[in-house]
Amino acid sequence: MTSLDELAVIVDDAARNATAIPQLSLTQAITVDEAYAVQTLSMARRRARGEHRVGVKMGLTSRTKMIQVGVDEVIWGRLTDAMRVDEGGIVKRSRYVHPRAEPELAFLMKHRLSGKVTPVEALAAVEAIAPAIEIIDSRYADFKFALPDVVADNASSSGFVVGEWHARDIAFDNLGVVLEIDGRVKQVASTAAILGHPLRSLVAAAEMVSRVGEALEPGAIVMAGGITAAEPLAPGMHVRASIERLGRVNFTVEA
Ligand code: OOG
Ligand code: MG
Repeated sequence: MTSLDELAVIVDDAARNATAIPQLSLTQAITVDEAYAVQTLSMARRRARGEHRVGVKMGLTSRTKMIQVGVDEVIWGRLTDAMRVDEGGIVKRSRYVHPRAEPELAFLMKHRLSGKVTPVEALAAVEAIAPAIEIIDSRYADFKFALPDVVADNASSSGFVVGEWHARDIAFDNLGVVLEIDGRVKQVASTAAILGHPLRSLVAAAEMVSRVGEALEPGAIVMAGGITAAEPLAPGMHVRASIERLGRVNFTVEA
């Protein structure tokens, strides 16, 4: 069995060099807890290279996403400043293995949140909400993975774009969501697709990070998880997500 440290180097190198790797679970008997340990170790490598933690991403919080990738557990990963793409910005296709984009809702934390909390407590800890897009890029060949694989691979996180922040007093439990590519509607859904209410994703985030002794810190961004299936990206594409009442967020893949 390869050590957790060695597995962390494998997933970190794959992400850094944008090269596909075989699923770890094909050759390693790795538990989900060990996979989170690999994620922690690989993030420590990023930190050593100067990246800073800016938040958390939740994954597989909607049925559509679970079905698309064939894994039916909620997962989480870490976001760093290097993954941030400016609203309206341009990304290079060569930075990724096989990138996809999905519309999300982002929370900005006002207060520290960790452990078992109620939805009311979670909402009270939120400063603002925004429409967002996540660029996911599984490092595994053919975008195929089992639960421990995707957890070790930092839940496929590779980029995120956040739109304008809005006060959290806008009801966001059932807002229409549209994902467009080059002006064509590709996906339509509601924010209710996120566990019935996006706040449930924040509640889950607080609980899941507490298991490894962490918290959602003030100023942190929490991505609530893909609201629709993710769309594959190709050079030249313009991607836009709109959430009713919260507005639009967009980016372009360099031609
Ligand atoms: C796993 C990451 C899932 C989401 O929002 O559901 C995710 C994947 O689909 O590669 O980011
Ligand atoms: Mg996502």
